[in-house]
Amino acid sequence: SLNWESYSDLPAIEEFLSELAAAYPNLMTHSVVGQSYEGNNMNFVKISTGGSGKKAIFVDGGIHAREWISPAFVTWLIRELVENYAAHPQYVDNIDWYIMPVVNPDGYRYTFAANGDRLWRKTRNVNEGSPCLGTDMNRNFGFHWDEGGSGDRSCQGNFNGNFPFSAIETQIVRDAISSVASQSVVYLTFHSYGQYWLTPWGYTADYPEDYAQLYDLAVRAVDKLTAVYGTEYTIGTSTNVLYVASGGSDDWAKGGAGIPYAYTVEMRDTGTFAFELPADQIIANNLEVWEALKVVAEDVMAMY
Ligand code: 0X9
Ligand code: ZN
Repeated sequence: SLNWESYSDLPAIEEFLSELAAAYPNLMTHSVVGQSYEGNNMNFVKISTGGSGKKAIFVDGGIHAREWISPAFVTWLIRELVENYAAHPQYVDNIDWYIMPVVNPDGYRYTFAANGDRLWRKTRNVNEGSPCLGTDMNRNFGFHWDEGGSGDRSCQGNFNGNFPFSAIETQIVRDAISSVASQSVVYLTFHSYGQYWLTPWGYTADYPEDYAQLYDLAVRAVDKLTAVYGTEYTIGTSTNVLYVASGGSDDWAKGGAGIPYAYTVEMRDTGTFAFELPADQIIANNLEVWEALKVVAEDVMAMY
């Protein structure tokens, strides 16, 4: 198993997923739903006790390669739900969890490679006619794509791709979400850094019509998060508390796939270590964010 005392590379994460699924076949299914540009696996986990008609939460991590705390949290969440099932069976008995811990595996590997770049953000696809590689998956989703805050040039760090869903990884995440969208009521995508609990929209300063509900749940979730170690999060729409950035996965999950409670969670820290959050903060980060997720799960259970 992983220990969350250091950051795990892609092979270690894949081994963890396979072993945990093999050990808990009645709770966890691990599948590969496609290959990235460079041929790495797109890993997909379902955590469920079976049955039909259950509501679901979709979780992803690792859209941005350098945000190592994201796969570190999402893998820990998988472990908590599966290995620690008996401590809180209600979260799996009543909710199906669909989880993709590393949706940008090429980029993630590149941040670990000796001749790579620890601060790489994008995917690693060749852009025709350009020396620069990669697409920012979080500018590549097809809901109000290219309407602000995204790059049109391939050498930019926030390059939105040549068309919506141009990156194979974005297509695979789209299809995975679409396949369970009708039962999903929450979409959570984990990033760093800044300590923000963000709601749509990222393409406009306008508020979603159900913003009051999105905000209310976020406040209660963040209250529990902060209660653990005093870590403070800012809550609001991406555009209004962070910046305009169109083509994000959260905007598409809500506006395109119709999942009402879509959030981007920017975890620790606020800039001291930024993307290079020391590994000795992984467990504390995960414990506090887990408290927020319990609030989200309780709300989902109250929706029946
Ligand atoms: O810019 C982003 O993609 C996210 N911040 S990060 O530092 N992790 O890169 C924020 C995305 C918020 N959501 C949307 N703008 N839709
Ligand atoms: Zn990010």
